[in-house]
Amino acid sequence: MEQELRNALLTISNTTLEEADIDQIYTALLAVVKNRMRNIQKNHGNKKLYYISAEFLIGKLLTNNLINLGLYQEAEQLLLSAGHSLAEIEEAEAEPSLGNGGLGRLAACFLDSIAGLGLWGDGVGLNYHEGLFLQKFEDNKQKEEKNPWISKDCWLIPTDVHFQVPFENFTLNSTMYDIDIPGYNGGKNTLHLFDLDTVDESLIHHGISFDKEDIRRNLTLFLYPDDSDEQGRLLRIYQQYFMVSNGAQLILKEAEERGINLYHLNEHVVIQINDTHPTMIIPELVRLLMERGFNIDTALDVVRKTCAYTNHTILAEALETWPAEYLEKVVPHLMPVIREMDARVKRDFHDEKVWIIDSENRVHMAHIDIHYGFSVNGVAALHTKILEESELKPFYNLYPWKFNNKTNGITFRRWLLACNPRLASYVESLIGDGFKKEACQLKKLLEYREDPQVLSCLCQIKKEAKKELAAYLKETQGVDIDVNSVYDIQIKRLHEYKRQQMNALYAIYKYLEIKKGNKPKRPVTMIFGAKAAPAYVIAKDIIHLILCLQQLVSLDPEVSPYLKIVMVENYNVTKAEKLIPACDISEQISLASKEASGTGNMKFMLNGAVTLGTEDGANVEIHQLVGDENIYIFGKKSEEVIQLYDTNGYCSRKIYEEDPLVEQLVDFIISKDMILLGDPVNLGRLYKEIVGKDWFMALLDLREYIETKEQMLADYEDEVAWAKKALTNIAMAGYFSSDRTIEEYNRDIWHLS
Ligand code: 26V
Repeated sequence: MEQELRNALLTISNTTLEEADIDQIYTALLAVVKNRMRNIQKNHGNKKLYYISAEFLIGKLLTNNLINLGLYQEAEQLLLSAGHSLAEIEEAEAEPSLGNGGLGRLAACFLDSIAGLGLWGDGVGLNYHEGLFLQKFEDNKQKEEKNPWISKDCWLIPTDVHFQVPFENFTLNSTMYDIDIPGYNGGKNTLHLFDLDTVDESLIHHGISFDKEDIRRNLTLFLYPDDSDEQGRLLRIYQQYFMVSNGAQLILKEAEERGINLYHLNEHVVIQINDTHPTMIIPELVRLLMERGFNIDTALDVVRKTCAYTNHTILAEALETWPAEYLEKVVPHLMPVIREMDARVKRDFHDEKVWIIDSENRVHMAHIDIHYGFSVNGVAALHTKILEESELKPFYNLYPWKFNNKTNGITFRRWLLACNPRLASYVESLIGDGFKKEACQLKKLLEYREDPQVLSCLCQIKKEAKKELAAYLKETQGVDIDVNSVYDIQIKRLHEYKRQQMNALYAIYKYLEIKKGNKPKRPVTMIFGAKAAPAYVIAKDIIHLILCLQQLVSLDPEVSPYLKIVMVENYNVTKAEKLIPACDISEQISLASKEASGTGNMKFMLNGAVTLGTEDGANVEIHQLVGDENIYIFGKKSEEVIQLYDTNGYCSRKIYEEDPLVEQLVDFIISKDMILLGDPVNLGRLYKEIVGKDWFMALLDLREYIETKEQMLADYEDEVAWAKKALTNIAMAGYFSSDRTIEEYNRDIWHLS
């Protein structure tokens, strides 16, 4: 590889490895790796998977691709000999922010596993130029800015594949860009990202505002443009249709090139629909097959046998429904198909709950997927059970055979080997390298549960990661954190159901305790990272609260030696990779029943953090695997929560009035101290929301949460006992490898051969 790199440096930048700067080395390495990938044989077979998704949160690719190509050690050595490290070089890579959270990151982990398992499966999505916004903090508030990542030196490969996508008043010409996805065991697949040549970044004015009606110039600008107004919602439909029409045309083009008889499409192609955003691929495929001479019955039948749907949320507001008039406006040619699909449903079933178009003329996208797909899966055992027993019960009654669970997973290449090489090589020194291909071999670590030397090495590795994070936060945000403190981390999208506000109330509790003189034995560092959707007012108020608390604590010399609050700016995959290895306490505190799975919980566990969590999503499975000793569970169970919703039985004001501690903590939000630092409008609104509504029941579990976290902090002081918990978590994390998840998808749904 050395010669290839030197040649690339010479050709591209006319320089040597010794003389080159970081950017030049990155550009040359990118060229070398891209070239290597171009020459790898594509995975292939009789049947091909298309994983279609509005998000692919792939993160930076250099380190990962080097690992998967087996070039990581060599590259690291080579760079070290020139006085650099791979981590330093990777700083030059822009992170494509083509996703928002778990759903997009899952899609990226899946691509890695699909390629690694040698399965033939490509991703299909959109090439958003700005991705999700870049988050800045100003006056203790979130500000959104554009987030460009595309440059001539990036992983995108332009192709000469173009399609025409028809809309009501015009037709758009697409271009397909590819990103190679190398598998850990050799082979490769492709991520296809569709784009529009006419997209124009100069349309963006201050922040992230732009003309939402200029579709030709805005279509692939942003992921999740603000949809709080009608123009924003219509744009979302334009984006979705552009994605699926390109996807459907690509699938049929490739099928035709493979000489497939389209009447047997399902024997050669399977389409996994990632949440409801790509749902329109179903009517679009029907339409395209009918253009090729199919009658509607046959078209529906073939498409139904080809498409499978994954549900990622039970939040009503996230289950997409579009007014039929919107679809009529954007994609009128699809509406006859959707109406026919709906008519067939209405003919067969009288229960309005399963109709595609409801009495208010809204189109329920998930209902299309369930009626006209062959598989419906949830993403963790509890989530699938809730789908079957409550959220999608009427559908489960109709089609029990379609429902199945696929508990999420994460790729260990990125979330252990790449982000925590010290831990990975220590594990390898203990149990060999078999765990890299068979994650369950991590269980062999359990043999070392009582080995003081191993436990002490694990502590040391954690300490090193904590030091690295401290240095990183100092460099990037100018904050000092105490490496001897406990690192307590909550990083995920900002949403009320995830209950960052409950964690903030704990911070207030701790602050007031310290003010009272109850100083913790060991300082606590509370780290948050989260973006709030630009139009989600309360989520932004919660960010404001956390930022004000951060400032309050840091300005108070009585408190700051014992408590630090850090909100990481612009939380993204790159930051997650630095935060996760350094974590002691993994905050997974969603309201039970609301977090479909969570995948951060798995990443933390794999890196030796101990979970503080509710019985929600995949936490339930983590709990079962590690046992009561090695996890801290608190809070009401999902059944109780569901019952509270069903009976309208929750009243936050009652808890607030009856529990003086809760009252004191919530009142602090609008205390003099806070109003001095913050905006009374934001703080007042949040206070009112929590006391008067608290839809996601933060006050319900607050007391138990505080008690459990206090217990955890006390237990942390027994270093050996804590290290055993960490070791057990790492050892039992194998189940959460996305290789396992993908093997199950293939065994039960895809049947690739
Ligand atoms: C959320 C949002 C919020 C911002 C504005 C636009 C928008 C659009 C859709 C959604 C729903 C996203 C669904 C989602 O990300 N679900 C997550 O999926 C993960 C992978 O299965 C799972 O681990 C998480 O529990 C689940 O929340």
